[in-house]
Amino acid sequence: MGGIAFSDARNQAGSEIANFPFALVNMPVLEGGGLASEIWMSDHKVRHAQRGLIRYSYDEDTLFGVLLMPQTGALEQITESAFAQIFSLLEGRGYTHIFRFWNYLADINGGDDEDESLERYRQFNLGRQNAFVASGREVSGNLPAACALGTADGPLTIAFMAGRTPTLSIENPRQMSAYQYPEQYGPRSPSFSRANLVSLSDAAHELTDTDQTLAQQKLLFISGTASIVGHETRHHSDVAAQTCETLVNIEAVIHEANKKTCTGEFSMTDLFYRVYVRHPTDLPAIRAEMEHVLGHSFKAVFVQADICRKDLLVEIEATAVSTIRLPEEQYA
Ligand code: 3EB
Repeated sequence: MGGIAFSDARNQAGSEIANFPFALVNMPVLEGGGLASEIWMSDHKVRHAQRGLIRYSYDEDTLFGVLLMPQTGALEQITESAFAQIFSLLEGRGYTHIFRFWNYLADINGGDDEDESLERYRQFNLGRQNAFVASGREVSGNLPAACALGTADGPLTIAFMAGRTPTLSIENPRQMSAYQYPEQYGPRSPSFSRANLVSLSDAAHELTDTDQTLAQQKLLFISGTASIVGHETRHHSDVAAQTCETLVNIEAVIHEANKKTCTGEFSMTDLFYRVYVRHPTDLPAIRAEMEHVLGHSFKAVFVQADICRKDLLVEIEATAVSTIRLPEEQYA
């Protein structure tokens, strides 16, 4: 259907490879190049289309799209316009349940000086929440998973995946919900949930005869996760401790997700991780903490990015895909 790839090559020429919507994010890959591209595929027939600046693909259940907005003018307005266009497309096509947003913007920590009065990430949050409200969407509770990271330059790049049936938003009991963050982090709170659990229950219909009606596919999108407890950043200037705290947060989110599925199908060791590293020199310390918790064979790509709070040195997101076959264990 499409995908997201990371590269510091300045070749940002297009958001398409063949017909596919592809977000080429201007971030250097530090390690894990073989996993640096995230590619979504469908068992169903996929169609491709374009509407305005959005390129998208869709099958009968899901839609994946990429929007590139040239960053000319005020970021708040650009962001609001971007989300308005995405919501309008999804409503028009009937894919109103958004699984996940991937948000990439240039100079995310810049702006709170000279001519701009508000940090750019906070401007982004303003525009995003305004668009949610304007399209009649809730700004607390059942929100999509998301990440928001900073590139050196390039357009505002938003990738998104959505479907036709409701999903389950998951929060982390160790963290205040981001949509409830107090005003010290900006005039409008970020609009995302800690994770989103998606069931694609009819996936079985496209499998082989023997598997028919036996399979159910679940996707778990774990949002960008950092060293935040409550609403406060923990372990300033200590990247190893931030990594450790972040992994404890991810573990807590997985625990919540498993409570909802009742089958305990998600575990720390079989996720696909993407690790956003502010300072490339921190890579060995971050990897060492991850190896300590996950062992040596975890699947991760490390890219260089700016994180949305200046005091955060690392942010980790993860995705899991599980296909459960019933009756249980038979195909284990
Ligand atoms: C945090 O927990 C860290 O604004 O969409 C993580 C994931 C973060 C998504 C977003 C921000 C976003 O607040 C930052």
